[in-house]
Parts: sequence; C-alpha cells; structure tokens
Amino acid sequence: MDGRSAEPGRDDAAPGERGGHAIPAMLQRAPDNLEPPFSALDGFITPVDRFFVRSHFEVPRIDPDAWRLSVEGTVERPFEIGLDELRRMPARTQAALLECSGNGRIYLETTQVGIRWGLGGVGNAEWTGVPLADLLNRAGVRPGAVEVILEGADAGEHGPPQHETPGRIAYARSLPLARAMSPEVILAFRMNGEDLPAPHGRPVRAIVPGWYGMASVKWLRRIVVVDRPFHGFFQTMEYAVWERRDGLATLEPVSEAQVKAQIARPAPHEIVPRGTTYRVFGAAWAGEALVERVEFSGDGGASWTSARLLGEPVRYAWRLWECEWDVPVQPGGRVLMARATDDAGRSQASERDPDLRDAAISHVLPIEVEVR
Ligand SMILES: Nc1nc2c(c(=O)[nH]1)N[C@H]1C(S)=C(S)[C@@H](COP(=O)(O)O)O[C@H]1N2
Ligand SMILES: [Mo]
Repeated sequence: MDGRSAEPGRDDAAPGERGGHAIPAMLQRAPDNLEPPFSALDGFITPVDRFFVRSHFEVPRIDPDAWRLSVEGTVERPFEIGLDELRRMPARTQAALLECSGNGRIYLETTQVGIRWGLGGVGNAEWTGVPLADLLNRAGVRPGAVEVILEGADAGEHGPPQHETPGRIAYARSLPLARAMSPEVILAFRMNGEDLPAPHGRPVRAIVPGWYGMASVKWLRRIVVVDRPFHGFFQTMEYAVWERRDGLATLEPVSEAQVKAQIARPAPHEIVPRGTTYRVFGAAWAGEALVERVEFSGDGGASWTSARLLGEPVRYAWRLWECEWDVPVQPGGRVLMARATDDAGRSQASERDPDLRDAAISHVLPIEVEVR
C-alpha cells in the first residue's frame, strides 16, 4: 500500500474518515463543543459539517426577524440595525481561517482548565459580510475612542471556582480601534455561501481575520465603542497571555494567530507501512502574514526537508502543503514534525513558552505514528 492513496473516501483512508465522513468528537456537551478530526482535511475550504464549534454558553435562541444590532458608546450617532438592512449594505466575501487559541491543548503537560483540543480546533471558511468600519463610520466614532467591544447574545455563569464570574456575563471581546477599522474585519451573515448556521453565530458574527478565533464574536448583539481599554473575562481570566516588558510580566489579550503548520496525514497514531513513500499532507497558516516555508521531519526534529506549498497564497487563510516521506524499513514508533515560517521570517518555537498559559499553542508538535 502506498501512502499517496491515503485520501478520504478511498478504501485505505484512516479510520473515522472512510467514505469521506469525518465524525466530529463531542468535547463538551451543553454547550456543545465539537472537534472534527484534522486528518479529514481534503481541501482549501472546510465544509460547515466539518468545522469545529467552540461555544462558552448555550447557543442563544434568536429570531432573525426580530434581531437588532446596536452601535453605541463613544459615537456621535448611536443606532440599531436589523438583518434586512445589514444584508442590503455593500458586502465582501473572503476566505479566513479560524483557529481556537486552545487548539492543540492535549500537547500541553500543565494542568489546564480549557477544552482539550487535539489538532481539530481549526478551519478555513469563506465568509460574507459587511465591514465593521462601515457601521462605525455611520455611527461616527468620537475622538478619544480606543477600542470597540463586540458583545454576543450568549451569556451565563462561567468557569471553575478560581475563575468564577460576577454572575451572568455575556461573551464579549474588544478590538483596538485601528484593527476594528480595517476593511477585512466583517460582520458575517454567510459561511461557505449558506446562511450562517446557528452554532457558528446565526444570524451575524464578527470575523477578525488573522486573529485567534476568540476575537470572532458569534451571535452579535452590541457594538460598544469605548474610551478606555476593556478588561472583560474573555481577555483577562481567559484568552490572555503574559508579555514581558521592562522585566515586568503583564497580562495581554490573545490577538494575532501565530505561525503554525499541522500534519493532517498521517493522523496521530496511524499505522504507516514500512519501506513505502508516504504523501504527508497538511496545512499551515501565519496570522496576518503569509506562509513562506513549511518543513517536515520524519525523525523527531533531527533532520528537516522542505515541503511543497500547494495552491496560491491567500492572506488570512491557510496554505495546504505536502511532502514525500520515505518511511523507514525498520518498524517502530516514529515522531513526525512540521514547522512553518512566515514572510517576516518568524518560525515556530521548538519548546513551549509557559508565558502563553494555555493559549496560542504554536510550538512544534510531536505527532507519533507507528511504522509497521
Ligand atoms: N458569542 C460568542 N462568540 C464566540 C465564542 C463564544 O463562546 N460566544 N467563542 C469564541 C471562540 S473561543 C472561538 S475559537 C470561535 C469559534 O468559532 P466557531 O464555533 O464558529 O468555530 O468563536 C468565538 N466567538
Ligand atoms: Mo477559542
């Protein structure tokens, strides 16, 4: 058997993806958090039924006809807008990757509180929506504004005892004003050409391309322009990392996604036939930058070869890649690795940086397979 033919839909496809079906794993129920197997990767766009779901609270029930989004705070002309009016505004369609900042958490050794993602907390979809800047300009941002808070309609009490919230809080995240004003930050109502599905934010969610998924607030209900930094739960207690400045550690909200390559096939713990040539296949992404290079190692990082980048570069989306691996004749466990570098020369770290807490898992991951 040759690894080249290890494609979903073929008879020799990895378990869990036979016939092209990739059954997402339920990582948590109520709220449902779903992780499809990353090994089912088979194209540039992730179909909706294979797109991971990360929700902190139950999906809010929203009647699209009654839905209103308010734009308020440090603005000249606060207003509300409904779905029909939003859909009539000039929209743009763009591919963008979402990676949960906890994607890959099973590779961390520390005791963690977050959801235990494997490699599947990432997807690449095509989103259609209206630039946030167009709504902010209509409201007229007042001088002194520094951030824009995006608030979802989902709410609840949250976290283990050491993280208790002050009663019910809504899911909310802020963006620096300059980022909120950039044209690719959109309020999306379509995903891969369909109306946005309920688990992904129906009727309208934000898409903040190049940032980790937590910034792309689902089920939008309020946009609040503020004249001081927001220190909400989801950018302090969670989704925040330590930065060192002048020898002092300061907690900063997680923002831009870091450069990263993942191996889709072979899947972790897949049995690979010895002495064959296996077509290793995966995806790489680089936040707001472009992927410049992907390297592959079949021997736990001792030696590296360049992978082929497939297709064309698309900013904010992932880039598929492949690499031939001469599988050793000697049976036994092997550790595979992939490492990406972006066009600013940034590369993945080989060791985990503990300042990143349980977020932004972008160091080189060891993928164990069995050669037989
Ligand atoms: N309102 C709201 N928006 C949210 C979340 C949430 O729980 N509530 N989760 C965030 C996180 S952590 C991620 S990774 C992405 C996941 O988007 P998806 O479920 O469409 O994949 O949504 C973000 N937006
Ligand atoms: Mo996330």
